[in-house]
Amino acid sequence: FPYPQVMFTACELGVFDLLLESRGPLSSDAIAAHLGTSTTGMERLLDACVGLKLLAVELTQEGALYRNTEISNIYLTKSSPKSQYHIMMYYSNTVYLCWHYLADAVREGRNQYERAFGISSKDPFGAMYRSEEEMLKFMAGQNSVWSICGRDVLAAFDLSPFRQICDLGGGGGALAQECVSLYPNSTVTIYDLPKVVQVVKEQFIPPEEHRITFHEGDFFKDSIPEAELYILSKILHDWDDDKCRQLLAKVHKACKPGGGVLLVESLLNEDKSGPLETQLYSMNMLVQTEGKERTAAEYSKLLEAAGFGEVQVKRTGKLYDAVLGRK
Ligand code: ASE
Repeated sequence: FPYPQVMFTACELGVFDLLLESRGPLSSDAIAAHLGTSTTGMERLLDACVGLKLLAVELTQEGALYRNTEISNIYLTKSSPKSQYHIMMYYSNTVYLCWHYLADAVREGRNQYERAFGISSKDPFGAMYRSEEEMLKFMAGQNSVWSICGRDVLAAFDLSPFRQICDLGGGGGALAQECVSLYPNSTVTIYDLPKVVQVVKEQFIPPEEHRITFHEGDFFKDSIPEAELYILSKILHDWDDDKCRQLLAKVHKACKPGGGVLLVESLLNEDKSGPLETQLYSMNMLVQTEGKERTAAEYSKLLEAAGFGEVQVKRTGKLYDAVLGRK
């Protein structure tokens, strides 16, 4: 059953924002009127949200009144510091359109941009960043997850010895911000495609944040600056083993002696029996990218093949885990 669509739709229409801002619980007629929707549609959407425990309902003399649950106040409202609104809008309006062609993706073993959007699937990030609007949605979406598990992945290892950090494919910069906040003596360079860097510099990172700097480039084609630690957060899962090996070899070459690389990824169990979220992410990588989710042993092997050693794995118990390798 399409549970997520119910949540996405309530988010997109602003149900949770309205109920956060309203003084008390509201009737479905009032919510429909405020949000400019039909009453017959809104009533059913609200009841389904109650079934999903995203809303609570109470019967009064004036009829049914709806209010947010704690979970929806924290994660589903736009203004909350832990808001997941942007990632949900990205899933709802982009990712799910690719999932529509899951059977084709499994038959062909490749992403579905051609069927979903009529654009070439050869360059996945060319396709994902096909417009500035799509790029912004992706960057904001990727940022939202770090408000939940950014601390955990960065605190999995003591990274304080690394002062000069390069976040390869650092995108919207939320992990870089989390990093300088947790390790105040470090500086982080966000390395990403020029159009991503322009946007993150102007719209995502406050200009007074001098511990964050920027570097424009394509990490497959252009040079990578020297650093003590490279963060590759949700990068290797976008690419096949061949491209991962190429990239890690390049990172190893640029890395200072004694430095390291931190992989931030969602780890599959060794027998790939779970976690379910990671198995589903891996299907998502099939429909959208050239990559897949991997086990800790698979990441360790990739790191070792590139020359990194002393590989350590830390599971955080949240969505994303951490793997550290040393040069
Ligand atoms: C990628 C990540 C994603 C490439 C395509 C993607 C996600 C959706 N599509 O590197 C996000 C993965 N999920 C979360 C919660 O971050």
